[in-house]
Amino acid sequence: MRPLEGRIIKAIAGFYYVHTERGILACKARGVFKKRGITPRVGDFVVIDPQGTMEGIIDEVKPRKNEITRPKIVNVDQILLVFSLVDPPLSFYQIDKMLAMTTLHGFTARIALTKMDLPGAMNVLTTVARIYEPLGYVIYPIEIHHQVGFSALRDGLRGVVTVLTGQSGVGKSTLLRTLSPESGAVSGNISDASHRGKHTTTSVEMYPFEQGYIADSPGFSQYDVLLEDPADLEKLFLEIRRIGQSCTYRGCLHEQEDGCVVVDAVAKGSIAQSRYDSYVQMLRAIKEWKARRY
Ligand SMILES: Nc1nc2c(ncn2[C@@H]2O[C@H](COP(=O)(O)OP(=O)(O)O)[C@@H](O)[C@H]2O)c(=O)[nH]1
Ligand SMILES: [Mg+2]
Ligand SMILES: [Zn+2]
Repeated sequence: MRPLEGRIIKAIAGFYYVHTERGILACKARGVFKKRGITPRVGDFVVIDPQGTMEGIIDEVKPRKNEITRPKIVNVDQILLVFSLVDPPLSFYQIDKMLAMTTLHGFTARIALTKMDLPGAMNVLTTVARIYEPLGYVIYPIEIHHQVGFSALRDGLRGVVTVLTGQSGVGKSTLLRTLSPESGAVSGNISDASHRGKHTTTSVEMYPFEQGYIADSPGFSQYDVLLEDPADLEKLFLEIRRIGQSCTYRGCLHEQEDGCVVVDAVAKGSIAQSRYDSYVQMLRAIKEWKARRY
């Protein structure tokens, strides 16, 4: 039969499920990949040799544009950071850490803020918007039950591969299931607890959505941003890098030095205190990590 191109959207027990123009085919990989050290991954563009209408053999894996190792997924276009405005309470440190992480890996990040309907949510939303919109981040405030904010979110996900990430309880599974009902994603704390227990953090599935795909990514948010050189951290904080360029202290980490332009900007309010606090906390984590290693 004529070779067929497609994309791996799921991998289970040695089978790769490849989304093609003829539907989803369950495929095995040719043994030759193992010899060459290539493991097909979810997200890979592949060429398959169809065997009947439902199955096939993967003959070729196309070059990848990027990879995430936990969960294992490749050719990702953007990361959707999911945070709840309340319940669990929003952590500015987590937002900043995840933004730094996506910047470090060269991914575009967008921010979904769930549970807009809960008391106190609007105050938090105002603060988040004030801090992150001037930095150029796109924010999608949403409420699941009436699908408030969903048309903007759908537009932002159209035609690309988006990986959802965020801590447990923020509403990722509910969101995924609402956007892509065929995902059958389970929500609720029970499933989250059992997921953690079973180390399913490396398995991942992409769901076709609006000419693109979305995937949940348990585990991704647990990374730390650890850099060999602490001076590189400011590159991951847009406004600290911009203002820090005019700091007159050579090699300044903008930690607490008198007369440092970054410290001054925080005092004047042109850099948000919470952003600066996150920067300093991450800086200390990097220093401690280095101290433990050498
Ligand atoms: N009030 C409210 N609850 C929500 C919203 N989105 C999700 N939830 C609830 O938050 C809880 C956790 O959701 P889940 O999708 O399991 O979160 P996950 O751990 O990130 O996958 C569930 O009880 C959801 O019904 C929302 O917009 N508003
Ligand atoms: Mg979940
Ligand atoms: Zn400085």
